[in-house]
Amino acid sequence: MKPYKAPAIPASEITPKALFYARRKFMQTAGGAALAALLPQTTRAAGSFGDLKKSTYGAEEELTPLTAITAYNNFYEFGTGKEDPAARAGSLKTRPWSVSVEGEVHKPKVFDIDDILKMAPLEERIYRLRCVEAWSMVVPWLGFPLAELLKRVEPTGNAKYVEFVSLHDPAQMPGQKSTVLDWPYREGLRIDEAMHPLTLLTLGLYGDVLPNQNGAPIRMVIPWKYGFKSAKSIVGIRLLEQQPVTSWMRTGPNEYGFYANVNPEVDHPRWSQAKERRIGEFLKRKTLMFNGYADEVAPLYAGMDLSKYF
Ligand SMILES: Nc1nc2c(c(=O)[nH]1)N[C@H]1C(S)=C(S)[C@@H](COP(=O)(O)O)O[C@H]1N2
Ligand SMILES: [Mo]
Repeated sequence: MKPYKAPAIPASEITPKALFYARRKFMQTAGGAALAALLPQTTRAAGSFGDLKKSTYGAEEELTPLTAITAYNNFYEFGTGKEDPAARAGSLKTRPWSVSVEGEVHKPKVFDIDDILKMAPLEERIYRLRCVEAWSMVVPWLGFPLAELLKRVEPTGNAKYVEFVSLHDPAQMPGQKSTVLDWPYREGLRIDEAMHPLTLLTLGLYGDVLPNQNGAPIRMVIPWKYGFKSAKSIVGIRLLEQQPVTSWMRTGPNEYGFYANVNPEVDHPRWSQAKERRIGEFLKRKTLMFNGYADEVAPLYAGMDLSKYF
């Protein structure tokens, strides 16, 4: 991966969904309710999920427009260019789809995606996603804590790590004909990170199902870690006793560690991590420790040397 270069962001279009979110934003400000009443009521339809549990995360942040979130992506299964996933991910078939949860568990199970969708109430969570390439976005994700799924398979006492495995099918994913990564894409977490309430099993964004280029039909979002930890289009979740070797660790062990916590004080060997560019903004902003989630997650790493465990 390379550091941030100015993206070609399409101008934000006025879609019904964008209006719905604009209206909601008005509602959050004093006097906003009166102004919001002037916006067309038809914009209240919030995509295919209907009413959602309201977010308690990041509500103060300005959302990145849907058009940018779906036009500027890292999804190497569809090519290494930022615009490749939007152009090429139409070939991904998201039904039927199942996720095998296996390994160090008492009740391994292959879950159908439509059963996962009904497993727990979907909640909207506005999280920052900070890429290792020093750009960031603010996304209204939809999902529920991964812990909800993990408790159903009853991890054994040996389950110390969780590995996520993305789909491997070069017929659907043309980027897999290249050897830029060792396919399938693999990521992982320590079990306490995986069970943390911020760790979101993600099924949608902006009120609707995930666009293919954002990892349909199911992906991870771990908001205090660099974006590459958040594996897309997952078909396998394996509980392990040993720390797995992730795709990026295999490709560049000196550059991409297992933890990959957002940390402005530990630079990437080839560029600084002190600042980031929020997509759509001109001036860089300071990167926050653990991407701004330090109050919640810093205790997970108490006593660890974060420049060694990067
Ligand atoms: N399977 C898979 N998952 C992946 C990637 C990938 O190439 N393949 N890229 C990662 C990186 S580097 C980032 S920054 C995020 C981007 O997510 P977004 O496109 O939804 O913003 O997805 C992550 N998950
Ligand atoms: Mo990334």
